[in-house]
Amino acid sequence: MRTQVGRTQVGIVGAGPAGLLLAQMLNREGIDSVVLEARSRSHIESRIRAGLLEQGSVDTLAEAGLDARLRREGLPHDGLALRFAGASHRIDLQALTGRRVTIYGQQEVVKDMVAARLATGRPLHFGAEEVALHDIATDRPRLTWKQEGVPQELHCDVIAGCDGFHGPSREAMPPEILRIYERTYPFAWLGILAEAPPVSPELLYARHEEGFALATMRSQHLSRLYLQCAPEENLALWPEERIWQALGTRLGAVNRGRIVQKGLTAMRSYVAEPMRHGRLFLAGDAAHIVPPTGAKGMNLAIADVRVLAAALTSFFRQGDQGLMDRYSAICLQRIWKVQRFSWWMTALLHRFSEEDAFEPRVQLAELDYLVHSEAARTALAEQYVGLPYDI
Ligand code: RFL
Ligand code: PHB
Repeated sequence: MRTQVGRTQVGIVGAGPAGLLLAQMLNREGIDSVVLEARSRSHIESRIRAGLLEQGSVDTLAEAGLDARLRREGLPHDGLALRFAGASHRIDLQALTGRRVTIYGQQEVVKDMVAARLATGRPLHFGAEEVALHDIATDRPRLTWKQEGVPQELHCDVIAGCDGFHGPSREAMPPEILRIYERTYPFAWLGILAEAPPVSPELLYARHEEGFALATMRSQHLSRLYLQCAPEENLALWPEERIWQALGTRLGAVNRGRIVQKGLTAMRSYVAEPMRHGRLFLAGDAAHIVPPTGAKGMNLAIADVRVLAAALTSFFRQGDQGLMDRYSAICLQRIWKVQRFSWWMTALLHRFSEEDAFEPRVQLAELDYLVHSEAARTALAEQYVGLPYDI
């Protein structure tokens, strides 16, 4: 079959928050792009993942013209609660930092971005099969794939690898230039979505002898609840009654309702450096993963894209490669701070081992210090609401 050949300025692999936001920001600068997504539109619009946006992420979405529904339906939160030793303690994010966070499901962010992209009329190909990257070290990189069995080739000036942790972009970098930093944790999260009002008006993070739990929400009628469980947990071992019992014990109380979704989230810290090779730039989960305890995965993807959009704009508008050359270093500065914060929140709140009696004492001491020290609460709050951007 004859290959269909096309041309664009930026070939974007992956239509998650990173790829779709980049497409939107470039379009607003008059820069052409083509987005290739392996899955279907309905699949990416119904994938339940993160739900918390830093204030900077909300502002970035607003600058990109993607905030109309977010402003109406997002749930702003001025604080959160930490629960340990049988009591809950409020951290007043607004008073400590002057900023807040917003609950708005990642699939809603993705729906808004897909709608915005389709409205521009620029290409977004769902069901792209066998996407492969070529000639990334030259100034004419190419993408090849199949669309309904028909071979396709796209000549690009730049490729943005926004294809998540399992996509082909990171794999296309020469292994000898890539350094991987990684930590896996001896537990996972069992997450449910339940038709029940949130048990607490703000997010509730609980440290308990049985393990971590988190109560968050998607609306006033829909609760999102997470429980620490074994890393390769068999969900059949968690019938509804056991889930509700465990949540009630760890969170102090819970509102029960029909469980409409149930899934397991692995816990991992991962960074691939550098995030650029030649004309290939990685953004979001393609380059790094954080454990979800700090709610940073989607926010970090948005922060990368801010820098990448600025770098590509100065390249295509002014022919200036300076920011492209600094892309990886600028992003990694933030990424490592966010990695540290996510690792710290994870270490503070999870049960690591049944035997170690030392660690729980240290956790309780740190939590007690935290709720009694404004300096410690401020450190948590300013990282939770999001560090300022460099760009
Ligand atoms: P995404 O969202 O994974 O998007 C990547 C896109 O690339 C597509 N793709 C390909 N396209 C073409 N060809 C290929 N060969 C391709 N391979 C993959 C994928 O289909 C997908 O559409 O990455 P992005 O844009 O960098 O966004 C990052 C966020 O999605 C991620 O950081 C967070 O969702 C992480 N995360 C969570 N973060 C939180 O802060 N709180 C959470 O509760 C939370 N839960 C989660 C999560 C991530 C999960 N994953 C990755 C399995 C729960 C899960 C289950
Ligand atoms: C969520 O709303 O899904 C959420 C919120 C905070 C987290 C993780 C997940 O730390």
